[in-house]
Amino acid sequence: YNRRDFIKITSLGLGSAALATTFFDSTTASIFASQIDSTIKFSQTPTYCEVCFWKCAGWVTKNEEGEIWKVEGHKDDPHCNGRLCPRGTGGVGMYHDEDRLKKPLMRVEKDGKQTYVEVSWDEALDFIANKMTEIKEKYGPESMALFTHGSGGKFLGHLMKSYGSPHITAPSFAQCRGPREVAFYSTFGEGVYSPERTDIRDTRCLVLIGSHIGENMHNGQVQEMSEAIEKGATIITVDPRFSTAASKSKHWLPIKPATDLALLLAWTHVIINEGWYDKEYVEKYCFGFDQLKAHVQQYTPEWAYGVTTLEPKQIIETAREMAKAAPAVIVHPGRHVTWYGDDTQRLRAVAILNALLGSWGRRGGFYFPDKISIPSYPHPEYPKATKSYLDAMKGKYNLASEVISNGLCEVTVPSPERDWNIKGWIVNGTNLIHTLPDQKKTMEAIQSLELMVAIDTMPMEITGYADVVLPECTYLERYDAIRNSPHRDPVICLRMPAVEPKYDSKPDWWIAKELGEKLGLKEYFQYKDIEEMLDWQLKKVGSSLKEMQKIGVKTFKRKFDDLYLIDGQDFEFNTSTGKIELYSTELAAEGFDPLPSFTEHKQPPAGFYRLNYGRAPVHTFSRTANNPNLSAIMKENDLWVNPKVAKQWGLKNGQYVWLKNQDDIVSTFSIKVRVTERIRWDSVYMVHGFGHSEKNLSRAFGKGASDTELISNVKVDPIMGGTGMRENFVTFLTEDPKPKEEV
Ligand code: MGD
Ligand code: SF4
Repeated sequence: YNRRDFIKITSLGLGSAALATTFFDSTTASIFASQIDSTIKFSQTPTYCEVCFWKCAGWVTKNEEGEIWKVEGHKDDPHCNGRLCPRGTGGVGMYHDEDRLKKPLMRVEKDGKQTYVEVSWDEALDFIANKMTEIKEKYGPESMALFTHGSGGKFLGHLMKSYGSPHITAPSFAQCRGPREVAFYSTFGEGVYSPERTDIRDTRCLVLIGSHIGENMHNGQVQEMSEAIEKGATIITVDPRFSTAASKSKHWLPIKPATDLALLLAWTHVIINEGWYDKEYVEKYCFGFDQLKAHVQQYTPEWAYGVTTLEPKQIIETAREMAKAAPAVIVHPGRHVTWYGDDTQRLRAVAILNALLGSWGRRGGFYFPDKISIPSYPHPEYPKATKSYLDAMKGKYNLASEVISNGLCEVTVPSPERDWNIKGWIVNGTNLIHTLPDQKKTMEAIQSLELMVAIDTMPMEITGYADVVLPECTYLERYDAIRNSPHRDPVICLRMPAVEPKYDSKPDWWIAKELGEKLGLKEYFQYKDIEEMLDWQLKKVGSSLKEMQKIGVKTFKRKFDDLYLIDGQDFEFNTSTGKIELYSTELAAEGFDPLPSFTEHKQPPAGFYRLNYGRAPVHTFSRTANNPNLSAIMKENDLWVNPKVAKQWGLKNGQYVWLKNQDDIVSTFSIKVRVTERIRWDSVYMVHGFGHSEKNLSRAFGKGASDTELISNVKVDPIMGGTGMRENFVTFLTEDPKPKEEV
């Protein structure tokens, strides 16, 4: 077998369990005692949600037995305005899930078979520290990489930098919003950030292009969209699928998939040629208008009709709607935008359109956010890393470095040939098997490692490949870093434990500190515990741990009255020309098109349909599929099929089918057909995050199908390395062609 067989956690043998118990009883008690000040009587404790990365602030209430009872939104938090989304309310299920990881586990070979044994934290961390020291001596510290998603990553990131590795990476860049950030940086000299700086509540026209707000549940954004609709805003939705947002829209443009750039360029053509752009704004702030005007002459609405199947009349009418509302208009940049590999250019076209309409820095468009900087707890300077991801990429994806500080693996999928010097992974809170497209490559990379550690709350697909599995406690049982994300007014919020960690689970801050000390990096972790660190940080910004434990959320005044541009105000943008770059000097310098041009993408061959995927309001990625509360609401995904297609294939509503993609990959599990007019005839649609093959997920195992395993064709964005996932085509199989034992 492989160096690293997948291990089902049920098959674990008992190792040094006795030792583990004694070690644990004392440490768990002491961690908890240090976390809660017994002089304060808490009826509620503050937190921020970790079910998705919108991070709404909330209050956790316990019942009389001291068990977590419910989580509610915090009224002072602009991310949620006192209301959590269904996932946030159901987050309590993460704590109660009896399938959770309970003890540290180590891979051993017994009777020629790989299995896990339970070990103590001390044993597990000693093993990891020894391996990391060996890797550092043999190959240099840059040979370790951290994959992380979620709040605990801050502590492990600090550990990695102290150890000497700059390779810290999250799927939120190359698998999600990287292209949008790079596109907006090169246009406006600033990113869109999270939460998005969109002033939706005051907008008069919101254009959604493949952004399914409402199904994609980002709380504050959904609330602001409802508010805007109530106030009479026009919604324009561009989507091959009749999404929930489309049903609330004045205009639904059912575009042919993969042709959005053609529509954006035709809109630009109309807005310029009809003189509907904001002349004063463009004159004052923009660079390259004449080049843009000349460039888009070829992209007429009639030309776009042939490409997108949208009628010229509709293209002109919707352009007029935007211009009428300007500058209170938002052509929304979206969030998960890694689609076809030309995504940075598509998002450049979005940025340009907003610039022409004068919506950047205007009420009802995009505001200038502000945030509180939280200083780092004092520590020695990090060692200087000698190899960065740019060395591995040999000069490719340079513009990614504007957005990410460093991340070898972050700019595209891992690859053993390329990541020649990566020998160890720590994977924290990210289920890479369901997250990175082209699973074959991920598996090859895993097999080439000398150490793989998974830190997770649940036994997921990724944990079965680790040499050491460390159980993290859930967000309801721990402190984390202060949330200080940017918003209209600077705001900070605290997450603290509501209850003691269940089982032998530990928080990331503790894991990072203990491992750091075992690695001889004590001077980087000079605080006694996280309370001391948080209190020090909070005092630096005019609060304290005690205050935040009581109030949860603290809002500060902006230093300047600069939420929007003032009419006629001089403003220097952070680009090389100091202007909004319609023509990008930065892209030109890197050898890319300085103005976005249309590129054609493959359409499905006969008998195949484009695999389109998205989100559901009650689930987040693959992390919630086993949550007892949320799986009770939605236990599996289904496959949207147009009635014409269903008829042609003889498919009935409710019938289960397997899917085969263009590379002959067949889905492990079958998926339920939902015949609906809401999807075009050339595509099928499913919600991402289902089709779990880890048997220890008692509710999620085998429920629905995984889109990721069918995404074997990855279109890498040449500008920043994003992994375009939407050029995959599937056909239906009514019987499972795989031999039974493979499933
Ligand atoms: P999940 O798949 O939900 O998210 O990808 P990931 O970040 O990998 O996996 C989260 C993991 O974190 C789970 O194993 C869960 O058990 C664990 N976890 C949950 N809470 C905690 C915690 O508090 N501590 C620790 N240590 N672990 C925890 C998301 C990524 O996927 C993103 S951002 C996007 S936008 C992409 N979306 C996407 C898609 O839509 N389709 C396809 N095919 N692929 C995609 N990949 C990307
Ligand atoms: Fe939690 Fe929902 Fe807020 Fe996401 S949007 S952080 S799941 S309450």
